[in-house]
Amino acid sequence: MKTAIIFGVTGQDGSYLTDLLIEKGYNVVGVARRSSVDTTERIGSQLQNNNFTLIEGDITDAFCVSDIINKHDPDEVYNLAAQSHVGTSFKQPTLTWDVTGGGCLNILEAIRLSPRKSEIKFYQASSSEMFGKNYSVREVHMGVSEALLGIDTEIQKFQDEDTPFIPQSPYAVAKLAAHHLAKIYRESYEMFTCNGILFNHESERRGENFVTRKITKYIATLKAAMEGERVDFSDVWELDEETLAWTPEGPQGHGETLYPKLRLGNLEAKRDWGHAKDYVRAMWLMLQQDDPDDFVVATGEAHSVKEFLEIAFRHVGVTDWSKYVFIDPEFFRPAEVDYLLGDATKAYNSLEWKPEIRFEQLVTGMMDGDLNEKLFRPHLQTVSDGCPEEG
Ligand code: NDP
Ligand code: GDR
Repeated sequence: MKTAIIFGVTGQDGSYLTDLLIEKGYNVVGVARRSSVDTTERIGSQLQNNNFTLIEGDITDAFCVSDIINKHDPDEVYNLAAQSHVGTSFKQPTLTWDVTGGGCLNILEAIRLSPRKSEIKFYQASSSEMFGKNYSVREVHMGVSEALLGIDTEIQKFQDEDTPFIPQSPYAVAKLAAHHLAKIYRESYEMFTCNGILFNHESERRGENFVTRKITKYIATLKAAMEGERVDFSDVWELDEETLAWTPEGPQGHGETLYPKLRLGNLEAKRDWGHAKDYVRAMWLMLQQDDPDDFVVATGEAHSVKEFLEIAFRHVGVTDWSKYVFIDPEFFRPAEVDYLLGDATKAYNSLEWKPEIRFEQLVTGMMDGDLNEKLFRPHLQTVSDGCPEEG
């Protein structure tokens, strides 16, 4: 039976990877940092599993990391732990550097110094954010209808393993440092290290301050309020005219409800959004190869935040979503990544990996997840959703 250690087990990807590895018959050791509250909600279904062990550890503590690696004799180590919010990285750059960059170095060193160095395979969670504003271009042939109009080709922008990185945030810089370290350790010490350059992936388990989940959570709560559920926002938001939305139907029996708008930043940003369940499969596949390598993992489609909003609102029957959305300068970032579209040809060919869940299904699945949650807790639009002071 193989043993895998997952740093960042309580996060979105950590929970899906745990499910996958347990299903594949692994013994999984999940590392969670100490917290004053319970952070195991996403892995709740595995806590009683005999093949799953939850241990405490923090990747910024080199001795702790080394101790974990030596004690559990892993075959595979997945580093998913990070301060993973791009907006927050502008507010907490040092912490982001220590966790997202330094944490990876601590794991690499622990493996290098381990007597089982050559038997341990290591996965580093690299990110499309490392490309920042950069992209490659190519000419693509258009369909028959465009050709009839005399348009044969168009220029497509994309990112793949050969696109140079131009990071735009402290988060992306920390990820890039970790990415290069994993590569350097592979080349210098003959360690089996892989970087998965993953584009955005979401799910019903996505953190609530990433834009997709922030949207689906808001809409589900709005719908509940419209249907008469009591949702008290008074202690959460400071309500004023500009940020208030009126629920047109008005909940039965509660009279008029003044409902706060969803505060968002840049709606024009485009992302290549996939489903986390598909992406953890790619992580695992990378470590099953004979030779270590780096791979882009993406769907090959880019959609704007606005498109996400439209589909999500439409799913609950709202077509004019603009009256529920307030564009708030607080949620714009000092430097933005405008366009990400991954070309995962290398992963398709070498790993035989393909995404199974496409954009529309992702959005409606996340909506259904929140609609079914029935936990009508107002979504907190905290400052860490964006970068308030930079306006
Ligand atoms: P999450 O933010 O959901 O999870 C991050 C995990 O890291 C959590 O379990 C968190 O613990 C843990 N963590 C944070 N700080 C420490 C620390 N000091 N020591 C130990 N653990 C720590 O991220 P995702 O699951 O979405 O992403 C997984 C990884 O993939 C991250 O590294 C992210 O940067 C990267 N990535 C994600 C993409 C995406 O679209 N989701 C795309 C590309 C890369 P806690 O629960 O206590 O907060
Ligand atoms: P991202 O994801 O920065 O791509 O990083 P996020 O969902 O935070 O932002 C996506 C885009 O939406 C715009 N946006 C907003 N974002 C947030 N969070 N809140 C808002 O209110 C809002 N309004 C508009 C952002 O400006 C951005 O353009 C994610 C993380 O999972 C990283 O860890 C990972 O490395 C990358 O994806 C790939």
